[in-house]
Amino acid sequence: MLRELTSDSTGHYLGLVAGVTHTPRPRRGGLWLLAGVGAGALATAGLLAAANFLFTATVIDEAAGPPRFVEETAVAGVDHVYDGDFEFYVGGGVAVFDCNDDGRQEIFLAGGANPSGLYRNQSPTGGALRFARMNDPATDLTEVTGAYPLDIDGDSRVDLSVLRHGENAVLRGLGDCRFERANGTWGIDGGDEWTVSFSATWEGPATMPTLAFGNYLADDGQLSGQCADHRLFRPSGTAGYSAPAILDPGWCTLSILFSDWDRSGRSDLRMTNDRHYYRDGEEQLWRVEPGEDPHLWTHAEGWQRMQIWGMGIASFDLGGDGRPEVFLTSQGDNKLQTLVEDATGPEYADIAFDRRATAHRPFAGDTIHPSTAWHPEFQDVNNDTFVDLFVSKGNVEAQADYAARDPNNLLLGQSDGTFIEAADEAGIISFARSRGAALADFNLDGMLDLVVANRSQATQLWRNVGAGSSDEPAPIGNWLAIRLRQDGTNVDAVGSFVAVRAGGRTLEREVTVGGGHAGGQLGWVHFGLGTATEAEVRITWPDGEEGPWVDVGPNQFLEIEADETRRWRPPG
Ligand SMILES: [Ca+2]
Ligand SMILES: [Ca+2]
Ligand SMILES: [Ca+2]
Ligand SMILES: [Ca+2]
Repeated sequence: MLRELTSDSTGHYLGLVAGVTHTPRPRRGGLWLLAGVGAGALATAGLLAAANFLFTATVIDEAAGPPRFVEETAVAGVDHVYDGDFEFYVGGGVAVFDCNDDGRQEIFLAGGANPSGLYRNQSPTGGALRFARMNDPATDLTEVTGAYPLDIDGDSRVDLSVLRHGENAVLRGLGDCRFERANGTWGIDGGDEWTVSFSATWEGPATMPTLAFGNYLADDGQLSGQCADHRLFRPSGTAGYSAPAILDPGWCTLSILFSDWDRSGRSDLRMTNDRHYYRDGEEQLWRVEPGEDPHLWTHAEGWQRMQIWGMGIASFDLGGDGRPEVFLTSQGDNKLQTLVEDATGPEYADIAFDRRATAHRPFAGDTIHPSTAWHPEFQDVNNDTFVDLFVSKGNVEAQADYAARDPNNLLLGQSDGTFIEAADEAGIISFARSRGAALADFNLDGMLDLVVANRSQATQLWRNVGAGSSDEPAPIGNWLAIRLRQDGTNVDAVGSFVAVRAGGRTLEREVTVGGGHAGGQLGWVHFGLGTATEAEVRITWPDGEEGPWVDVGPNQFLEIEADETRRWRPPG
């Protein structure tokens, strides 16, 4: 399914010209009420559809060049190394979230044998990246492989699921970037496994999320290469959890992701598994139906046997049909999967080769050996509406059959659906053994910045300055950043789909917790708008309710709650 939903042959597209005037009214704390447009927009849409109204709009059919990234590792205040023996060859996750409610995203970094670290974001708006280390025994933990942010108890303070070689810790957010251990409070047994992957979903009207911890090798005292099974915690009552369900067999999982892959309203749990150790395993998709025991999708139902050295998962709807494509990192060639058209089950076809996204060998350096890829992430780094793909790379440790110098990829999305390499031009070449990473707008200027954790070497940070310089950043295209809120306990509306129409294209991203390699983000969802100066946003909420298309202007931070769209302004 490769078609792009761009324009019809006349260069027009059916648009929604909601006759809604967005008169900003002051609202508490610098928030501005933009519109309460629900019924009005729907009525307008009906009218327009009846009239078969067409209007000319910017149709974006050309991708932009690479943005320029300026490395600020030495001055950003992050001095952190992921390190340790064999059990920390994998992991090295980066978590990104806002724990003091100022809209700026903090960074939590796994440390392996070193303590993990929480770095508070103090970057001036539009300025250089600047972080300050929070020294706190609650977040300075050893044996950490990765972490994922989510609000487990729905109190609007972000919590952290911290993965360890040993007992996993769940940390309850207290505000102001302080945390406390909450395993006991919530009844979550952290176990003693080697955990590198995590994902969460709210099943139906559940008051707390279902938490999945994916484990790697079993510790049988001699590391014989047996894979551990996994733990699935479902809420028990309203205050916590009881004993977990066991997901068995485990095949040495390094990344897991709850996703509504077929838009059925149900989120299933995908697992990517490291073939290096297993005898007869494969990639897995657990069907997770509320109230039922999870079970694996079978080959008879369309799931195909695939064996890779799975390290990370990224998903994004590349085809504009609302169903996310899935990128899986591995050693050698990486996979890009799309649901087969008219599939009745999870039947995927690999399109990595067609899209030039295999990224199987270093694009720079002097080796012919294949790559080792870890953290994948779809983001639009040059704000041109064509989503891009970052892939972190690095040798496991000293595997002679794989590239020793293995630079990270920045694959820029093109108008024909292919990707081209731009890491060199963008200025982010690094030959460190990279692991976890995140692309996030740390200085709130609308351009996504980059943090990359490296095994045994310093974590690196780059500021995206677009077409400009560090003194004078210059955006390449327009953009939107969107944050969701809803009543109840799933306050961040995990499981929603955020759709943006701009420049004749429809972009849609699922709000998920999980995937990547050992780390993820919670907060602003970023979209490039290219040269489009108007856009429409529609939220499909976790309960399946589809909101209206809402007209919005470019270059804004928006908070959307039910049918209210509020503008948020960064400080400074
Ligand atoms: Ca913050
Ligand atoms: Ca919380
Ligand atoms: Ca792009
Ligand atoms: Ca930025």
